[in-house]
Amino acid sequence: MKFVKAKLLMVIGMLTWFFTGCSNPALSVVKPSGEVGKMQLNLIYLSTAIMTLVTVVVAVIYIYVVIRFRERPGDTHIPKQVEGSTVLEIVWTVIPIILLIILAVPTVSTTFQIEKRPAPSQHPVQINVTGYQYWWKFNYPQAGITTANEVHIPAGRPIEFVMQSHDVIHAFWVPSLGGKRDLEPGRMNRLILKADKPGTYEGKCTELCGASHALMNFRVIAHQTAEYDAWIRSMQKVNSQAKSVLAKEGQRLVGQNCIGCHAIRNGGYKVLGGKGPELTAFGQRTRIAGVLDNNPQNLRAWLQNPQNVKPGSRMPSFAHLEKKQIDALVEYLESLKGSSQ
Ligand code: HEC
Ligand SMILES: [Cu+2]
Repeated sequence: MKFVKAKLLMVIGMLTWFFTGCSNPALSVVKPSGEVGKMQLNLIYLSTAIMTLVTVVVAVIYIYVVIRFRERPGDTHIPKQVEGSTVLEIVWTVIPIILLIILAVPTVSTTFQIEKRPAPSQHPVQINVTGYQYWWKFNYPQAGITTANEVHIPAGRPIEFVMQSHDVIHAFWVPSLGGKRDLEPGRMNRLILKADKPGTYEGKCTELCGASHALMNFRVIAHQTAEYDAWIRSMQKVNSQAKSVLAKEGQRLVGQNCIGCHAIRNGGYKVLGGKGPELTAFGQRTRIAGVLDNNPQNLRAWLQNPQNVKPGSRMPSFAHLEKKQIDALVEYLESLKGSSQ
């Protein structure tokens, strides 16, 4: 008995831990920060209410029947045998149909509302998203810039994410803004989201896509419109030339080792990569590869053994480089910022 109690406590403890995990507003379905997320939360409430109602009604009838009609000691009387009841059968067929209609009407209408393309007067922003094992490419066709793992958006304006996959199926989910949508190879999918206010919202891949699927994270950073416009301009006018002597050596090493996979704009490189995330203004990103805080120490660890951070990642190890060379790469990459004008 003691053992059962301990087990029960453990389960309750784990559930508490699990559900309080949802209290992070940057990653929460129950604390939405966007229109779509709010509409979806209303559907969650509606279906939960219907399910609760059904459970309660069935449980009450069940408990009543079990107690009221139980066999009592000494009672040998055989109750009246009933076989089939048209009235009851109609009742328990019609009630679920009504409940399903109550659920279906708002679900279908919300789905259509969410899918509706925004009018030009709402100033929608199109962002092309491509999923790779295990990172995200974000391309802004109107502005002509590309970034990875962190997508900047203006708050209050609808964002049309146009999605595709480079390899296997991935899925794009930003719990606090709404979702989700699959990214499929050879097929375009669209998801329209809006952030009510500036802030950072966490995103995840929710389609098992390989060893590091659970590490395929991204961030949505919503800005005030003016701030967003400034960010776009700073990315367009970026200067990726190294300034210090050490960074210049890093820039040279990037040209030698990295540029086949990583593009860096305005760094004087000829080849523009594509197999890896674009590293333009990399020093401004908050994380490395979506998982590590972006600081020199973590960048060193990433370059020396990416597999250690993200098993199965397509980024090769550069452990064979000398410590000084790694230092130079780190110095250069961390110095990459958007233009300040
Ligand atoms: C064969 C292609 C390839 C080469 C060569 C390569 N990388 Fe990568 N790199 C990748 C891929 C793929 C990723 C994404 C890994 C992931 O997140 O799963 C990546 C990720 C990164 C990231 C994290 C980017 C982000 O958005 O956070 C950095 C930084 C990086 N590489 C630096 C370098 C440097 C510096 C070199 C050269 C010394 C280099 N890479 C060479 C393929 C490559
Ligand atoms: Cu994925």
